[in-house]
Order: sequence, then structure tokens, then C-alpha cells
Amino acid sequence: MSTPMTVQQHILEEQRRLRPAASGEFSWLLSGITLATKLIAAQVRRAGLADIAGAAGGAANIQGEVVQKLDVIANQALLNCLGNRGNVAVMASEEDDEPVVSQRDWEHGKYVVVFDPLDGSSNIDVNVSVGTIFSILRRAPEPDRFRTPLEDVLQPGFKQLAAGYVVYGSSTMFVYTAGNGVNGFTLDPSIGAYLISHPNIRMPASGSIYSCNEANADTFPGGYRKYLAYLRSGESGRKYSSRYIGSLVADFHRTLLKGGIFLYPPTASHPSGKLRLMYEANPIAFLAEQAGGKATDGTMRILDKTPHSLHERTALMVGSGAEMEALARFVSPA
Ligand code: P6P
Repeated sequence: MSTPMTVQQHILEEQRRLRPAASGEFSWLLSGITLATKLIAAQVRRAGLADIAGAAGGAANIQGEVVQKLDVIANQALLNCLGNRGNVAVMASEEDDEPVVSQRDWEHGKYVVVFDPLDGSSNIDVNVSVGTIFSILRRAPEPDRFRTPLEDVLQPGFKQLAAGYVVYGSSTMFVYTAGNGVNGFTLDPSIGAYLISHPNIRMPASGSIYSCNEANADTFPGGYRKYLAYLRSGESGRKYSSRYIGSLVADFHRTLLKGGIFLYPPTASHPSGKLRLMYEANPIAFLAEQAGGKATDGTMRILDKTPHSLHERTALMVGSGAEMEALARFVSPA
């Protein structure tokens, strides 16, 4: 019986094919992420059974959000599984105010990993899909001056070596790109392995779903309101449905597979956008472009944005070419 390819085999084969000189270090790093997400999946699957789904004693993270216990567990799993890989120099998490240094040694510490350990965690208590999002950068060559860990992290999205997410939904799926297309793997809990289930994912050139928090629509800038009216009017020649889960990973995963558009424009409460550039928008944008889609902040390509702080926010519009090109006609760069 031939077993489907595992994510480890896929990563190794891709590294051998694309970077014959690769030392296997990159695939070793990615295996740290897959291990952490299996630990997280095990906890997410039993969240209602133990007293871990509730807020972690009301503690608040840098975002000022009540930290769910699963957030803490997920963050610790990633820090532990990546921290002992030996080739990760710096880790930066949505849960931590500052980056964590794990390997200052320039010879070994080649990589920087930025992640949102459990995105959408406010949905855990109502059993809605949540996710882990990650972005892998190369640590710049040894500088001729001292550089802080934060300087190692703050790189524009086009410098990402790899990016991906795990969506803890009806099944647990690992979706990633290393710059050569997007591939999806489904966790088989009976053997504890991610097996290839969605090879070479391509985002449809157009879709019939738009996704945004309609409660904010009255405070979107005018161009976005006109665009949503255009989608609803049928002028595009397509009938659209509205779907919004409130977990970026779940809303994007649907957009990746079905096409259409996800929008989080500027709002009255978040005039610069709500989503985080480094560990939400950048990895999602890399995946979208690798699958044939587009991602902007309404004025420019997400991957071209220069980050200025670890937790900075951005507007994010991401989706199929047809919907993104139509959007650009309504929302011209400032
Ligand atoms: P709103 C979850 O908190 C999150 O960061 C993303 O996963 C999600 O897309 C967004 O916020 C939802 O925000 O304002 O619609 O609840």
C-alpha cells in the first residue's frame, strides 16, 4: 500500500529539487513548526474538556486582549519546538512584546520565524475554526555593526523564504509555500502525520464570495462601500454571497480554495487597519500570490510594505485577480 507523501518528504524533495546544495536545515526548521502544530491541534481538539479554553486568569497580552489559555499553550509549543532546532536565531510572536533570541551564534542562527500562535482564539469557546500563522525569514548576513533582534525581524514581506498556516477546522490542515507554489496537507490523527491532500493549490481567477465584517461597513472609506455595492448589484455579471467567519485563517483558507475576496479595510476604530503586518498579512499575502492571487493594503502590495514595528497593523484585501482588479478601480492609491 503506497502511503501519500508526508509534509516532511515534500519539504525535503522540494529543497533537493530547488536548492540541491541545501543542508536540510530548512526542512529541519519546518519540522519544528509541524511538530508544534500537532501539539496545538491536540489541545484545540479537547478545549472544551479541560479547563483550558477559558481566559488565562484574565491576563492580557501586548494587544490588550484577554489571553485565552490555549494562546499561551500554543505560543509555548512554538517557542519550545523552534527554540531547540539549533538554526533559529530569533522568534517573534503575536503573544510577546519583544522578539525572543534563541541562537545568537551567526554560524548557526540562520533563520527568523514570526508567528501568530493561535489566530482567532476568541472563537475557541464557540468551536469555530482557529489557526496558526507563520513566516520564515533569513537572518541578514553578519553585520559590520551590532544589530538588535528586532532589526533581524523587521524585513519586508517579499523577503520571506516561506510562509504558511495550520487551520484547526473540521480537519487540521497545514498549508505552506517556500516560494514554489502552495501545497496543502491534512493531519491523519491515526498516524500523527500530515499527508498531502491539496497539491499545487491555485486560487480561482474569480469567485462568488466576498468576506468582510459588515458591521464595520458604514465606517469603511467611500471607495470600499461603493465596491461592496458593486458586488451586490450584479453589475459584475456575478452573483456574490457574503461569508465571514472572523478567523483570518479560516476566511483566507476558503478564499484560497474557492476564490473571491477577503477585506479588512481601514475602519473608524482601526484607521490603519486591524490585522498585523508581520504575522498575519505578510504570510497570507505570500501564499495568495504564490497561488495566483493578489494582496494589497488598498494602496500598495502587502509584500512591498516596509515594517516599522513588530506589531504594526495594516489594512488587508486579498483574493482572486478578478475581484482585486475590480477593487482597484474603486480604491485608488492615496
Ligand atoms: P473583527 C481575530 O481576532 C483576528 O485577528 C483575525 O483572525 C480576524 O480576521 C479578525 O481579527 C476579525 O476581526 O473586528 O471582524 O472581529
